[in-house]
Amino acid sequence: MASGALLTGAGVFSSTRVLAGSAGPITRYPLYVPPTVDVGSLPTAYLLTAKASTVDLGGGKLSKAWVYNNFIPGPTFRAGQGDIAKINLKNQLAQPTITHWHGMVVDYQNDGHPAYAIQPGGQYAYSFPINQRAALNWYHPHPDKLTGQQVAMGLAGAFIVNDPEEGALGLPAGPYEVPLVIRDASLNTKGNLQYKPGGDGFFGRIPLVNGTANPYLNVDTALYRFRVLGGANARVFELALDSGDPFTLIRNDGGLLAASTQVATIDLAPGERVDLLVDFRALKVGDRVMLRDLSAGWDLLQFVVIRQVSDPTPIPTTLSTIVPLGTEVRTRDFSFDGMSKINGLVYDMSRIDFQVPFGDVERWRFTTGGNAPHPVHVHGASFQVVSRTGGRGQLFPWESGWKDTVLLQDRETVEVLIRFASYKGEYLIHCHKLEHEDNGMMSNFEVV
Ligand SMILES: [Cu+2]
Repeated sequence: MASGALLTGAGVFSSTRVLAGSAGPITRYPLYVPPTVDVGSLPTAYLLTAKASTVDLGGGKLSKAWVYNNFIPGPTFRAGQGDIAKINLKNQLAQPTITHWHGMVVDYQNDGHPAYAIQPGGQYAYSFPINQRAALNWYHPHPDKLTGQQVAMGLAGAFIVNDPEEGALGLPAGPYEVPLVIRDASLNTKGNLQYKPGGDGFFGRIPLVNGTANPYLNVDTALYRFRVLGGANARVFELALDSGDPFTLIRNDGGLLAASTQVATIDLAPGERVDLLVDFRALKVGDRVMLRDLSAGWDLLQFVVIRQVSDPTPIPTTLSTIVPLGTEVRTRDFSFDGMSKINGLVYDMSRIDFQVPFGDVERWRFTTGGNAPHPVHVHGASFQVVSRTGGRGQLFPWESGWKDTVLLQDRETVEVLIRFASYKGEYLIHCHKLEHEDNGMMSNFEVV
């Protein structure tokens, strides 16, 4: 079954918007929204199969891709605090794979370390309790040297954690809460997904939102909550609305921010997530708003107002309490060198590069001379970003609160505070530009 079989809404919508330099109107297709699986309340383990298949990227033509359970993105998992997620990964690819639950704080056996990669035909049984703040996390392959290809070919999905604090805010829900997995892709002459990275990483020629090319979403005159994931291999998106209206930013990688903030543009690097409220209540039926990527000059997703409703949902101002981690016990330096090394070392799956005492607050200092972007991602704990010097020379609203991925651009130094207080064991720090990761810009460490 192709993804298109689950598409909802009317058929093809032909936009009258004509892009500069294009031959004619762009044909737009309904945004695909993956099915949601309440993985915390299943009686038995959920079977997640990675395999080659065909998907409808919009318009009905089938493209060859690699998928989790027939979808791009895969099913959206949802769980609440106290739940236990039980998921069996089945590998029907022709190469090893393993799944990492990006942003989920789990023990090392459940973290998708490349040493646990399973061969074709194999299975891996995950079982982990949900014990962290509400957030949009995600899952994607993490095998040694093969992550970039597997993600670019389509393997990724969202993992939503709910908690009572967020539930009490009365945020938009149901049809007014929409996950948006934004990535780029390249198609070959037959229209199949292909992975051909250049020397500086994989940069696809078209954007996909939830696996849909040229998508539109019919909306009401209501307040919407978009849970946005940067799912590209290497590309940093600069999100904005063509109306000029700001987003109301409420959350990032690690959960709710202390307070909502209005932002006109957002840089979204591979692995980063933001939760955005967009208010369509002042619009009229027939109005259109485009979500754009100003960096590439791409139209990402067109919102089409089709129904007048009365929506009294308030926009919350105070959201959560962010307790500062406090003073560090020690400082560690990480230099992201070239396109394949951390502190001069290429990744070795069997080498543990350092040990971190359980429960200690540490200051980690990330530096690079070039070859950015380096979205630095840490497994096993979230961190608080405390400073950026050089390069852009400032922190941005979406970098407050808790993060697990922070963008390091050329000549920047970014400092974070981190504490591993959930599990001991072996975890990873790596560049989330996936071609850098696959080249070896990754390091094993052990929480002891
Ligand atoms: Cu990098």
